[in-house]
Amino acid sequence: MAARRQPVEFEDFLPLMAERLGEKGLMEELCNGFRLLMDPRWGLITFDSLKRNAALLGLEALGDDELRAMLREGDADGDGALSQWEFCVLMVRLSPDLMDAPRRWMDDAFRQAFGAAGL
Ligand SMILES: [Ca+2]
Repeated sequence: MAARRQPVEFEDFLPLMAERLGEKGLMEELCNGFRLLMDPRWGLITFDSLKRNAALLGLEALGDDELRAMLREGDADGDGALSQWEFCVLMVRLSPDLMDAPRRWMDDAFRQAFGAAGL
């Protein structure tokens, strides 16, 4: 069988996790994902720490170029590494199907808060 190498779509990753974990678990899992991928010396995801730990998140199929692209894509402040905030924003941004989920969680939270206060 010819091993035709498919480019990995980052966004395939989140809906799968959302299905497994549910919406609430997903945000927690994103932060856990950050801790798995980060370099503990810096508290940041660097290219090296990403490459070393990618398999933990099922991302081992990503090549160096794709890992670099992922870092570049998420690096909002240009320091060459991903902070926890940059990582979570990146994961949500890369998953267009889930873009309305955070809004829905907010709505539910507001409804619960106001409902509980009898407003
Ligand atoms: Ca950064």
